[in-house]
Amino acid sequence: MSIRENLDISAYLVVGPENTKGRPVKEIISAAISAGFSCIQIRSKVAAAIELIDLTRQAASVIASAGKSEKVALLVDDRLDVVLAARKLGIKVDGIHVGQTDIPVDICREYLGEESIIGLSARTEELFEYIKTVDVSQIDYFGAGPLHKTMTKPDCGLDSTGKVIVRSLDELTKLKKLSPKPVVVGGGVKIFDIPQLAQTKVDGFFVVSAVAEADDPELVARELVKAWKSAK
Ligand code: TZP
Ligand code: MG
Repeated sequence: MSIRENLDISAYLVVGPENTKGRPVKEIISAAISAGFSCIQIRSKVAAAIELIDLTRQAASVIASAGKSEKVALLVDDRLDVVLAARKLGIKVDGIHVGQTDIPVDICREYLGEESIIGLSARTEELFEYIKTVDVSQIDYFGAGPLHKTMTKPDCGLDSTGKVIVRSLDELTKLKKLSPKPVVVGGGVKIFDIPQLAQTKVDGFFVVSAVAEADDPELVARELVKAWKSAK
């Protein structure tokens, strides 16, 4: 079975060099994978393309060394060019995560092929109407949130009036019921959110700072995975 068919977004790390308090990104990824994280996304708004390719190479190598290349999906945020270049260089990248204002998902699918994973951030405004009507034929999951306001991505959940809309647990429960695709939720998620988040029946949580800024990333990642599994 391909990694697309096997996709597991239950414990999902998003990370780039601006999130790690100066530590190598691959160290954080390695900690998360050892702890049982099931999906890794390289995301940086400051790194140059060449650096993103290199981070992707390092992430793929960490995943391969753990013997998890067919289990842990490796995605890149936004950058279709980086995914294509990395693949051209022989790096195993499994797909892309895009937002509402990024490269359209049908274009991503055309370039990346049927075996690739494509994630899409759900809309902020009129979320429920959107989720009921959006064409999901090319995507594998929705990203949703934020659960809390977050400094990692201050514009997350920003509406047209400049206000941040956070998602309540009731809204996430409703979203999961309506969504034709799996849903992963993030934005300010910390360990104490996990039991309640699992109760909404969403398919997973994503974090940046909880793991990437932790003094002991592996310990925190283990606690998150354990909390998710025991709440499910
Ligand atoms: N997308 C939506 S919120 C977010 C991203 C990448 C950042 C979440 O970061 P943190 O540190 O887990 O709040
Ligand atoms: Mg984006």
